[in-house]
Amino acid sequence: MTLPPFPHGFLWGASASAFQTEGAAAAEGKGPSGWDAFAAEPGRIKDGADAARGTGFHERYREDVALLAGLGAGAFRFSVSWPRVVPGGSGPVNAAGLDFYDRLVDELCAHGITPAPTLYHWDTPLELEEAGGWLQRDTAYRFADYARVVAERLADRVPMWITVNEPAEVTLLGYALGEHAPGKKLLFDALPAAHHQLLAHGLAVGALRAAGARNIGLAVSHTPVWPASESEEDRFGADLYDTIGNWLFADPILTGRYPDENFAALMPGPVADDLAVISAPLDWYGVNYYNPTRVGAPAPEAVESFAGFEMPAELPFGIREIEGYETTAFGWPVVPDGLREMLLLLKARYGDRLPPVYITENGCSYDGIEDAGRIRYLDGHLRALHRAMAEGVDVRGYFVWSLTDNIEWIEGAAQRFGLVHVDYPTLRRTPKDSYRWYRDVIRAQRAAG
Ligand code: GCO
Repeated sequence: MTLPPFPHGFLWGASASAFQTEGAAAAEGKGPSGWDAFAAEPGRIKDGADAARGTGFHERYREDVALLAGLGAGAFRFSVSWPRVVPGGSGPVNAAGLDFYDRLVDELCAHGITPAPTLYHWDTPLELEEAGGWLQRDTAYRFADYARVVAERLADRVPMWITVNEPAEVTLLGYALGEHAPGKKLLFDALPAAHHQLLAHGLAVGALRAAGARNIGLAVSHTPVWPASESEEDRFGADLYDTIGNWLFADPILTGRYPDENFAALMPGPVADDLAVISAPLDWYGVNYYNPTRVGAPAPEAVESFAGFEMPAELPFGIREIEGYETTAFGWPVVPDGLREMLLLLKARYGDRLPPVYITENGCSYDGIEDAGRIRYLDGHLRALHRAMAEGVDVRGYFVWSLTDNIEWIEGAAQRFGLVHVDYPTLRRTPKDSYRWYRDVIRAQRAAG
């Protein structure tokens, strides 16, 4: 059945990130990132995939832009690698690195595709990471400097900007649990990493605007949190997870306050002044949605079920399995209506303070070129999105994660999120059934709009 019509001008896009695709990790003056170093440690990437090679996007970007054009995509969300542009994290700019993004932007524009760069998709320059990364306030200022450099070069052609991507995941997985780079297991002592990423976002908004960039947002992951039961203990765990997962980042950005005084008190520096910077007005707000999360009191059986991650028993909440839904190849439950639920939660919490929304990521891992599961997933989520819009949420566009298969962080090449299959030994690209499906969706929507 064809999808209901989305509004005229709705932006149909696809997303990707630098570390997951570019490869060329040490080419043309690029400095190492914390993720490069982490991935090179034996055993970090589960299937041993060669993250330094990625999907070869740095070499093959023209081929991928042609695939976007074949899709009829209106926009491409990619990320700029900070250490490719500023190899040491501060100090000299690498001209060859900036040139690469300049060429990419020109190539996209030549095909009528809106370039939508993310300035931080987790690849902190190693030198800054080794000095403490997001635990250091200085990293936020260095990020704003780098944002200015990129905007000065690209703002004349880039009409849509994303400062940071999923700061909650960086904090939780990178600094609290140590599953991602930089591999720190600080639990609640990781909170300064949250504050400094928020500050980095706010400072970057100012730096981007000063350099002439407009239409600025960021990409925040959101998940409806379903309590494991109505018991007080389960509700407490679920509420705490909801605060950390959904509101710890969104509230400061959209309201200028932390969701809870206890969290505010744990943040470093002149927090009140910082919140004024962090809540700089945005042009739009990006939501990354994959699935809801069931959470309760800490429970022994919860320890291993966070998307395959180990959850330490000391945490005051426990993730539970969501049963009764189809699961993707990654084991994630497919709950399309969770997207509608989440958007309505955002609308209810922020009202008119919620700027227009873009879905900056939504997608799933399935194997094979005949990927009926992905088509079902995307179709269901677009219908749920349409319902949320009919119920009053102002959504302006949708970006599928992802254009091609890519390196899924510690899962390596094993989890395939692409509309286009990548054969890693040869880096050959093959469009999947979902690619043709999404192309037809975009075509039909344009014809109707
Ligand atoms: C992000 C996400 C992506 C993942 C995708 C599937 O940071 O935006 O982690 O990079 O690949 O969410 O897990």
